[in-house]
This record gives sequence, structure tokens and C-alpha cells, in this order.
Amino acid sequence: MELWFSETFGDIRTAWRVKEVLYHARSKYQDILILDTVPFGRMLVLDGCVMTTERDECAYHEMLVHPALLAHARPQEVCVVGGGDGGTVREVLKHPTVKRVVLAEIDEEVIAVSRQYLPSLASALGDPRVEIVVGDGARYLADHPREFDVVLSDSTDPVGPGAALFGDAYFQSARNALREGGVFVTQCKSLWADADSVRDSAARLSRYFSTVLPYVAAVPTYPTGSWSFLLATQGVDARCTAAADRQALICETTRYYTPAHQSAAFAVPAFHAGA
Ligand code: SPD
Repeated sequence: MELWFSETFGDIRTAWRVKEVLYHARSKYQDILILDTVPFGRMLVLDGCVMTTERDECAYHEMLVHPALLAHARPQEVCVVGGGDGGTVREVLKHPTVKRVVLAEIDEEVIAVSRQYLPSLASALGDPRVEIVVGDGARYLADHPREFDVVLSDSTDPVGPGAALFGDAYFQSARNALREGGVFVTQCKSLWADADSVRDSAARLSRYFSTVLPYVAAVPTYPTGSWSFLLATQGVDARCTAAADRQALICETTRYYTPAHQSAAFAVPAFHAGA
């Protein structure tokens, strides 16, 4: 008998064939599932939503991290909010200027399960530059003003506990947690399924940052296969700031990000750009 897992996102349903259920339990915060899928390898699912898979995680994590870190002149201190699987931290650590990465993840079970079942992502969490804070990332940022060069929001979808990470208070704390020249990025939603909501988040961010740019990446296991991000700064244009030598070093190990993505990813569809 065939086993399938499907995610329903509004009126869209996507399904993947499953070889084996490796782990399934409820933490204090959410339902956690690890599947071994036929097309995408191991998959982390939280509350029924696909968070990451071994095969396409590179698209999401590289695109959440590298445009932002390369837009910063010299990123040394980075805070990742969410991202307990470790994929975002792994990409941040590829930047040689980075001295300290704080991972603020509310659910320690996500970290533990990822360490056990997704070592290609979570092994980065053992790096001596990484400081793990188990707790509310929004609170953490609010309590650490002017401490970071880059803040990366690697959240769940904006439902339940994840909703706070798309609100005004959180965006204001992210701005306040940054030092001069700082860069903030949040994963957002699908322009195909939720363009109004992406616009709403961009408008909110614009209250705290003078430059807010949407960009996109192809992430096949996310609803519609195309995912958006918002990059916010005080006047830095990420599309033309990456130093070629730093970029070349990063591209030695990336599977998705290329130098062309630093500008091409910001070419959003006309229906969104023109709105
Ligand atoms: N709809 C899925 C959005 C998930 C974004 N965060 C994923 C976390 C992976 N590190």
C-alpha cells in the first residue's frame, strides 16, 4: 500500500510519496513530524506544514541568508529567529567575518529532532560560534538593542505562534536590534497564493526601514513552489552591494545561490511589482 503525505494551503493541496514515518510527536508548541519521502528525502513538517526537506532546503536557506549577508559590509554578529533545524545557521557560518550567531528558537524539540534526523542541517548548531537561546525570539530581539549586523527571521507560517513574527512590534524590535548598516530579512509567503499578505508585511516593515525589497526563490515543497522574502535596510540596495570576492567564496559551496541571484531574485512578477 502506498503512503502519501499532503499539505493543504487554502485551496491548494500538494502531496509527496512517503517511504517511512521516522518520527511523530507533539511538543509543548506543535505537532512535529519527520518523514522519509521518495522525491525529496527527509522532510520536517510542523503542524502539517512542510518546513524543509533534504533535497530542496538549499534553495530556501541559501536565499534567506546570502543576499542579506552579502549586502552587509562586514557581518559579524547575526541573530536567527526560529530556524531550529539549523539550515539557516549553517549558511550564515559560511561567511568568514561572522564571529557569533544567536539562534533564538522557541521549541527545543525541533532542535533535538533535527539533530537526530536532519544532521546535514543541524550539525552546524555545534559550531563554537553558535549560541542557542531556547525561548521567544521576539522577546529576545526586544531585549537586545543594537547588538546585531543581520537579523534573519526563519519563522513558520503566520498562523498560531508564528503570527507574532509578522507584526509591528516584532518588526520594530528587529530594527532596534540592528546596529548601523544592519540588514533584516524575513521569509514571507507565496506571491501566487498570498500577494496581499506579502504587500501587507512589506508595508508594515516600511514603517521601520526606509528600503524594503521583496525577492523570490523556487522552493518546490512550499505551497505553489515559489516563495517570497522581504529584505529591509536603512537605504542599502542589496541588489548592487555584494563584494565579488566574498560572493565567490560563498558560491564555492552553494547549490542554489549564484552571483546572478543577488540581483535577479529581486525581479518579482509584474503583478506584484506594479501593485
Ligand atoms: N510554508 C513554509 C514556510 C516555512 C518557512 N520556514 C522554514 C524553516 C526552515 N528552516
